[in-house]
Amino acid sequence: MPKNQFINPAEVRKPAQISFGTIPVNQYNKPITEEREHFSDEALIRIYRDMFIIREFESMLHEIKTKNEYQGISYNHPGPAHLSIGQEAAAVGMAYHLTVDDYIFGSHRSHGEILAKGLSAIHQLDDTQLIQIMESHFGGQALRIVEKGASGNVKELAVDFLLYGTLAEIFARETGFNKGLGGSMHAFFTPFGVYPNNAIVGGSGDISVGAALYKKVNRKPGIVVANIGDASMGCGPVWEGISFAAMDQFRALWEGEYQGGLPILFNFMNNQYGMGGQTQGETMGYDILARVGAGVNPDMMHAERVDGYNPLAVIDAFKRKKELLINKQGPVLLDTLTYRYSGHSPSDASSYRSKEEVDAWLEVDSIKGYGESLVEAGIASEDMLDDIRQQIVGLVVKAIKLSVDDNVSPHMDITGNPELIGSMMFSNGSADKMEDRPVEALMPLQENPRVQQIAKKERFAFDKDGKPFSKLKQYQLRDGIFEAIIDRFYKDPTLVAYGEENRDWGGAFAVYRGLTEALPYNRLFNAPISEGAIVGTAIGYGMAGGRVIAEIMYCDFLGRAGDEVFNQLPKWQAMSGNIIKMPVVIRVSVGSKYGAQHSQDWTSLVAHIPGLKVLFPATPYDAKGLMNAALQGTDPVIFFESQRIYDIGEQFHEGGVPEGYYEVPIGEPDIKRAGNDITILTVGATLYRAMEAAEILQNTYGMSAEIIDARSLVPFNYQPVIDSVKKTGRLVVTGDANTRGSFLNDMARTVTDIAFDHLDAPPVVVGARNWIVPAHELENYYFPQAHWLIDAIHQRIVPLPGHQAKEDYNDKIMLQRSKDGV
Ligand SMILES: Cc1ncc(C[n+]2csc(CCOP(=O)(O)OP(=O)(O)O)c2C)c(N)n1
Ligand SMILES: [Mg+2]
Repeated sequence: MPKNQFINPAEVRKPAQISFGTIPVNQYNKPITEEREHFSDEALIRIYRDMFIIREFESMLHEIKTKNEYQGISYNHPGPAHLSIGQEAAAVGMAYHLTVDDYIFGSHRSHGEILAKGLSAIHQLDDTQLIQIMESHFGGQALRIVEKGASGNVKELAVDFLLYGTLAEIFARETGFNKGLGGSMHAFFTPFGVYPNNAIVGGSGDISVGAALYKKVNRKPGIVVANIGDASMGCGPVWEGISFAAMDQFRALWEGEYQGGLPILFNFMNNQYGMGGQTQGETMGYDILARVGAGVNPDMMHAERVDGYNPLAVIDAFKRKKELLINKQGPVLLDTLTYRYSGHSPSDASSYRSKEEVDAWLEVDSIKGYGESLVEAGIASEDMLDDIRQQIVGLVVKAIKLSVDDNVSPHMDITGNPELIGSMMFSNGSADKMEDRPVEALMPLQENPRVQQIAKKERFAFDKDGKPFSKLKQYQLRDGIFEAIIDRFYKDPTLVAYGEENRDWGGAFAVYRGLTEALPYNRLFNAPISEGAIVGTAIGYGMAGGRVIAEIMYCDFLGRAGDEVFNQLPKWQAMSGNIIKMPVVIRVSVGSKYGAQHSQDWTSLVAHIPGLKVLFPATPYDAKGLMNAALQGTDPVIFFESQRIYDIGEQFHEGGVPEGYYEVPIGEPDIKRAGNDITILTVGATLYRAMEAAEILQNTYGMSAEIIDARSLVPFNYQPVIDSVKKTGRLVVTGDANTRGSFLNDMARTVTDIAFDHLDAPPVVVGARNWIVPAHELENYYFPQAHWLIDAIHQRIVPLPGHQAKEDYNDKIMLQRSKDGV
């Protein structure tokens, strides 16, 4: 809580009542004749056309999935197709007033939204813009395909391009919008403002908020719409996204033009089912979804239910809601009531609903009803609508013919280029800043009190006689991280940092002390206790074009951001066909002293996930250099820090930690102590225990150990380790992660594979025990200790004369523990 907001007991303890306002439900009731004042006949007919394009496109997919045939074209599509037949008015109404500056994010059921938003963009953009967009998408690859034999105008060509790009993506063709790497549930096209759709229910619920944050912080035009399902209201990321978007600080603490709500609209495409579970009456308790808005903030999120079976009602609602958002009154919640006739997926037998129900909705079908109203009002004739429908069938036939032709639309050639997908996992970019404009800061860097304080510190831990300076005098690991971060804040205007206690508190472990004075709220702020949304919004912020540092206070809380860390952050660069960049650094502090839920080292969990760079520096020099490298890059980085060593000084780098900018290359291990008899590869803070062990090995047993600090887990260059093992013939790998299934095992295994002939004995892994982490007083029985390393060497690699082992590393105990699962 910032000090300038006084919590007055006399005020907050007063008796009072909360009264909720009313939430409109299906209030729109204008006849189309009245709407003719606001819409041209051409526009009203275009709404019909757009709805029917979606209907035909989705019906085609339904035919393909259920009969392997559409209009005489045979095709087997083995992948998913969650269709939105019935939901067309909701999609077209949503997109009508959105421009290309307005971004939509969606779900597994978003083909209709992609097409609606694309068609709306095509209508709004001029020919030059459209050509430029189509030409620049993967060098005009899809344009070349659709323009062959095309005779229409540019807008018609663009519609072909939209249908083809989407369908080729659904069919996993390299010529699709995302090179076929996204597919049906993840297809998107950013030039039309269509941002990623998400196969994880509710996945867009926090990512979209990050994109809205990007727009606000970087003063970009437009709003962001999260199109998510009614059942996603039960998902943590959605609720966390809403909490994040509704934070009071946007109004109460952010200043000047930054003051005001986020431009985010949570649009629940409420088809009243989550697969087969009925949300109203069965799986949720909200009765009418819009009600949820009432509890979120005093604005009740401007919540409203709108009849998603009437495109004009949805258009009207979006017009009003967009205005609110542009006037900084977000967030907004819209409950867009709709219905899907198609099953959840084509294999759905609809066992959960009656035929009467489906028939009743078919009876009031939006396309049929809207078409009738056009005819009744004399806006269109039956024949005209019939013509439109015929033409649309032609468009869809063209799109599918091109998409299923292997010569025109091949799949990615992995046989010809086995590393193609691998080459897309990381962008490996280097950028000082994500946008070129002046940075906003509250004071010159040199006047910052922390910067001045650090200037007086000793940048090497020892004096010239080798005596350590006092802890307070030493430049610490936390100072290294701070220096890299504040330097980037003064370089990259888009950089923001947030997490729990990031502002006034100074960061949970004093890494950010000094940043509050330097930065306005719009660059550094406290987030709600929503680890999912902290990471999820960072993803949206990065994907929209900004650079961001999000912080997870304890590694153990990563579980709360599981989906974001495992499913979202690592995947979007590759799933976009490398169109999206992800300059997102997640700082994760590995605890100690606080027991089982605050001391776990989960490096192995994230190292397992393809698409994340994983770093774990253990010295101030490496911490600063690696943070600099992480912040210069354009890839997602999980940056581990150990609470055991935040205050450690620089003991290795000759001359101490440089004052200026430098990078430690990501992926390069570092020899911290040279030796000839055994190699010890360390991850994180175990470096210091290995150094202790090396001293004992040297002094007591005359064995010289080479200590290699991994520094990075992913990527990782094994060469220095292999070279070392070729020299020593022996390897111990150690880290604080519990041993079973750890990345330490991976490292040992890889070295064995490559350097088998040079090894005297199999490498030994000395990780933590496969237990809960016990209390601080017992911690040394859990985490690897210096003597564990020596005991393991003695028992498994080479007997050390006269050594009395305290820990058992013999076969019997290892097999027994495994049998017991501990
Ligand atoms: C986290 C997660 N849980 C479950 C699923 C499986 N699943 C896919 S769609 C769906 C129903 C989602 O319902 P809703 O959000 O209302 O969207 P709708 O399918 O109705 O469009 C479920 C349970 C999933 N993809 N992700
Ligand atoms: Mg639903």
